[in-house]
Amino acid sequence: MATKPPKADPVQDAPEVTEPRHAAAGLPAIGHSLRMAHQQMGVRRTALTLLRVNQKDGFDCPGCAWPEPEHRHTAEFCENGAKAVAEEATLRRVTPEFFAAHPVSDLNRRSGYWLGQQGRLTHPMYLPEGADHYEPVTWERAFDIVAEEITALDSPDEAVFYTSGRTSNEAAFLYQLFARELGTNNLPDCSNMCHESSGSALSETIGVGKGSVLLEDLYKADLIIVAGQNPGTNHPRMLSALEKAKANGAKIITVNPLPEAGLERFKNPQTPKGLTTGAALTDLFLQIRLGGDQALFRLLNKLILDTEGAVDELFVREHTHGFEEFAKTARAADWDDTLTATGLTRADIEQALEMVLASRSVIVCWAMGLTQHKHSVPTIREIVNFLLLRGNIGRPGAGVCPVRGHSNVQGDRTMGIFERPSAAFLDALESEFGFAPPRHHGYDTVRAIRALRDGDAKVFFAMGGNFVSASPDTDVTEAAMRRARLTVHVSTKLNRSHVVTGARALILPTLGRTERDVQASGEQFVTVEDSMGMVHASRGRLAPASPYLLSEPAIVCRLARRVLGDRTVVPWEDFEKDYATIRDRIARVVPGFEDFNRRVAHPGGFALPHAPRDERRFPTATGKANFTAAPVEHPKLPEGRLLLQTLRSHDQYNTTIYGLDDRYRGITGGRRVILVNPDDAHALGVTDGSYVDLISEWNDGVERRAPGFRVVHYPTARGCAAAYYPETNVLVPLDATADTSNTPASKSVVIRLEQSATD
Ligand SMILES: Nc1nc2c(c(=O)[nH]1)N[C@H]1C(S)=C(S)[C@@H](COP(=O)(O)OP(=O)(O)OC[C@H]3O[C@@H](n4cnc5c(=O)[nH]c(N)nc54)[C@H](O)[C@@H]3O)O[C@H]1N2
Ligand SMILES: Nc1nc2c(c(=O)[nH]1)N[C@H]1C(S)=C(S)[C@@H](COP(=O)(O)OP(=O)(O)OC[C@H]3O[C@@H](n4cnc5c(=O)[nH]c(N)nc54)[C@H](O)[C@@H]3O)O[C@H]1N2
Ligand SMILES: [Mo]
Repeated sequence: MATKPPKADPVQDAPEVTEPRHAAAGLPAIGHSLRMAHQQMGVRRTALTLLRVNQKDGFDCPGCAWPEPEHRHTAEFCENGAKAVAEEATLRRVTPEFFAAHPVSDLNRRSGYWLGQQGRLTHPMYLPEGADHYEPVTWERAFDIVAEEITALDSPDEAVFYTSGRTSNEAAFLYQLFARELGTNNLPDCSNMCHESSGSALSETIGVGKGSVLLEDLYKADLIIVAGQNPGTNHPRMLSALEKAKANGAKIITVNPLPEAGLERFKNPQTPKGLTTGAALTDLFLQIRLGGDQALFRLLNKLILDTEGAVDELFVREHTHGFEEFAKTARAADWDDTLTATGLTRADIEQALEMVLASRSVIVCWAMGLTQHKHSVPTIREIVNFLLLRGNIGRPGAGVCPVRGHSNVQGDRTMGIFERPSAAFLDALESEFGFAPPRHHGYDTVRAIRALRDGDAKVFFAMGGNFVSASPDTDVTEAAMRRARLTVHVSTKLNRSHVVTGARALILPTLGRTERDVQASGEQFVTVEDSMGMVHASRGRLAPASPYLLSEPAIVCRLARRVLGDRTVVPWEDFEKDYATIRDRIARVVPGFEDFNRRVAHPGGFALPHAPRDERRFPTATGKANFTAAPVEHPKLPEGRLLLQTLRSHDQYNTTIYGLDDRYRGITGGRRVILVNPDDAHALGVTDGSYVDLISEWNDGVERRAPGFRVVHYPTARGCAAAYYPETNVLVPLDATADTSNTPASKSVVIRLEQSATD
């Protein structure tokens, strides 16, 4: 296969490199985000909007799912929250004139960055079969087109309904209700590519697929382990919580192949001292090899077992199952194997053990560094073993803390966005609404791509997100989308998924979090659930980006009425008029939401129940918390190869690119970089500043190549390279997924480097 030229684009990708930083936030963060906000929104709108983020009568920050502190006096400043808001509240517009001027064949050659920078979508747009221009269409006609294609299917299972994690609880509940009344569980979501491994591991071991700590627990912990996460960029407000935890005496261990600036030193922009010197956060940095975490925790578990009095025997006896088998396996853990898998030294691990044994209450936080490997589920189960051994679940200051990505990704799952819903959930839907929901499982993200590729699915509908760019194996995914009869995107901003389409395509523009939502009964609010299971209201205040936008709930209601016609038993019209009526139904279907409307009126919202956290009750198959004993795995690297992780820069939100800098890593003006350890670079004969193609090696004989990356010598762990997503998604094979969770293994791609032809 020939090397494809980089996409034609007026934006030059010409990275420049300086030393990585050793501290995050501080004054540069404020200056940087205000500059971006002013460019997008102007000065007045910036002030009005940023003051409302995460305030009790304001809107939920669309940035990330990190929870709000209970006692806040002023807006908590967060650089990347500010950027996410500016991106949505921008004054730039993508109008019908824009589409008249730019054929799809032209838009197709633009970068994702350029597409996103064009602004907010203003009108429903339709791409007829064979056409090269999107044209404006009425909402009625748009829904007719979806109905035509869905009605023409042989089975509702030939339609796929994707969700990204910004969708509100109300919209998500209606969306799954529509899909299920239509007759399918094909509800893949971004979670399938994100924390699915956490959900799988936690449901099986503790009985609830969510984190077991609240924000207060971080303040009470003696030790916090942050593994496979870069909060300085992706959850900046978490750094304030870590700073407070440290002030209360906690120690922090960071486990990461990269030294991430935010975890080294945090300059809290909320405090005068923080703006200058800041606080050191990490006490012990374990520079682990990619995929070495299961081996690390396994050995720690062996060492705990070998230490007299270190196991919480009472807890193990009363609350757990499977201890003996686990202990037998763990005792066999081997030092040498562990040092190979992790790349750590014996002294590193001994010091970590000492800190663990000195700590009564331990929390482990993690994100994509742990969830996107082939053996992610057993890795997270091993962390559960680690916490169970010393009774660190269901006690203040202790527990599991998977840190979620999108601001409502956890809530969407709670509302039933899941291709494998529980029988209990479906029973509750059936008794509330009186139709029989389908019981067979639907497609997750990877299976949806296969179904589209193979012609088994023909209609693709997305509630937000950017499926084409976020999914693995870009060439395969794009070809799959092009085979569809119809692709539909409910979106706020233009993205690549709008220009890689099925035979026909629709763009349905919607309100963002920052905007006022007025329906027949008056002004509405929506609700979201954060990473720690707190549910609260979100009210936008800005005038909508265009008078032609519909809210996500309104879109689902009108679509459902049009598609289902007389056969629906759901009062869609009432739901559209008044979202409180949706919440009344959620209250009766979803456990933990009893009396929803009253409780969500409470400022700050309410906490969902979590049996392991609240009562040390573990609703698993055994009725106890389950120890598990899987064999230890770690990625094997053939000679002359590197293991590539695909990660986020500081100037992006997933597939939305805010700018071309990665300030903390010292990279500016470009994204096509590959970070390589200088010793590896030397061994492979690639010099800093040279250009290479990245070629992924997978066992299917297909060449996957990403051309033209600037080599950056960087202090990453040996053998472990890093480059940005989504440019590198072309390298992630569709079939390279995590066992059990089926999440693409985008943090462990075996690659080789070739000098670029153009170099
Ligand atoms: N500004 C901003 N905020 C965001 C997002 C964004 O794109 N931009 N995205 C949101 C979303 S959807 C998500 S899921 C989260 C993502 O938040 P993160 O998970 O922090 O995002 P990544 O950039 O993928 O970073 C992965 C981190 O794990 C480390 N890592 C990789 N592999 C391994 C490994 O094998 N072991 C260990 N121990 N570490 C490893 C990497 O070096 C890196 O520090 O952020 C959310 N918040
Ligand atoms: N190689 C690699 N691939 C990855 C990852 C990785 O680390 N490496 N990370 C994975 C992860 S963790 C995730 S979560 C996925 C993300 O996958 P997605 O959630 O599909 O992608 P996003 O980039 O978050 O979606 C951005 C688009 O959402 C739309 N949008 C924004 N706000 C709203 C809104 O309020 N309503 C609606 N309807 N639309 C809105 C805008 O049009 C915008 O273009 O990517 C995954 N892919
Ligand atoms: Mo995510």
